[in-house]
Amino acid sequence: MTDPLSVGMIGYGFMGRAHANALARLPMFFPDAPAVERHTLVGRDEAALGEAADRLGFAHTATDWRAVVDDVDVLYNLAPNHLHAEPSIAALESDTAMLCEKPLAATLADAEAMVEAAADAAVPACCGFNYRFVPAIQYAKRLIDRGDLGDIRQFRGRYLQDWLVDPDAPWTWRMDADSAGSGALGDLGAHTVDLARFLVGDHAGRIERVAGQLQTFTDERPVYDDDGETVEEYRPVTVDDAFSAQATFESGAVGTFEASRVAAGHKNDHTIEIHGTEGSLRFSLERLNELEVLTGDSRGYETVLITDESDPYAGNWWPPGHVLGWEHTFVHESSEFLAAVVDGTPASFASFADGYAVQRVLDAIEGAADRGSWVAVDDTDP
Ligand code: NAI
Ligand code: 4PW
Repeated sequence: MTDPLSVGMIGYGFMGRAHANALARLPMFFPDAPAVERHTLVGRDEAALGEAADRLGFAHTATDWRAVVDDVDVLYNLAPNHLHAEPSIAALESDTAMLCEKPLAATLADAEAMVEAAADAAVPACCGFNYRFVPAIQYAKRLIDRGDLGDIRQFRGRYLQDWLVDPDAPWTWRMDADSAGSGALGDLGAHTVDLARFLVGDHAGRIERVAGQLQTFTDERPVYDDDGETVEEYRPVTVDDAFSAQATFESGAVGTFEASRVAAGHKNDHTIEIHGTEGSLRFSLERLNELEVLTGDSRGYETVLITDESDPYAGNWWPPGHVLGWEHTFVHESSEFLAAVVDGTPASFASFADGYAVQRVLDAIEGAADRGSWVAVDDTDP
């Protein structure tokens, strides 16, 4: 019995819960996954940290990540985007394996420093693009790689949410360019750009040039007192509420990307559609167990339920038709990432190089929006 991998985790918010839940599920549903000890939870507020560590199952707490990077085998960086670089680089320099949430960083410069540290490290570094681990997405990749869609001509992706429609929705770090880097573009669009690379990158090549626009509709938002009602102050919104972009791939294939956090009527509507010379496919996160496929002599899309035991990851969970949820993607991601940590098992998780490639596209879209023209996506290796 080898010692369990000790895991440190920076952040215990939305992603802290998703990833701690995933680590807790592994021994039950992925018995071949490495054993894990939820070792140290890192946060700023001692009181909140102790409660969170108990709730998320961590044995120890720390208020400074610097005290942790050498003490654990793996570090999960689930802090806001501007805090991705320093701890991740320090961990990699200490040969501590890294899982850093998306987008890789708040700036291209930080992302470049992170990918350089990962290239020099002897341990894996994962960028948390978890939608690669939706069974239907992995099934789609199998169809595309098998040639069922023929040559890829078009990729269309949109990620629509409505949680900022209300101008009185509270200000958070996601509205601040210094903390987040960008708004809907990096928060949501990063997922869609990564899925484009994951699904069609081997067939259409890299995204060579983009045109785009970003828009902020509400330029300040309230910070509320603890009562959740009294407005303490208003803070500026310095990121986009919505973006749209066009892209050209190396092969000549074309793409459109859009995301919005002010799209009334859409909760977590991440939808992609791919057209090739022999067929098409369509996926929506709000119906994540299904894939719509049109191939061969079909006259229209056929909806396939991706829950058979032979389907990706399905055999680890329930009998056919017993559907999975959004949280299962984090279990799949960690099962593969931790296997790679232990024995270098090849896996489909996004590397820091993948995260940097996405960051380059995001940066180019911002540049194109500023200039009002098409911009080439920088492909010089760091
Ligand atoms: P959150 O605001 O819910 O939690 C952030 C956590 O970081 C909090 O526990 C906070 O106390 C902690 N934190 C903030 N500053 C810190 C500091 N200086 N030192 C230590 N801890 C600090 O944020 P959320 O939604 O969990 O996002 C975290 C990251 O995960 C972001 O990069 C975000 O883009 C990404 N994310 C990814 C998702 C996915 O589907 N893959 C979903 C949601 C977020
Ligand atoms: O950070 C984003 C969150 O606000 C995520 O990447 C996706 O949208 C999933 O949750 C929300």
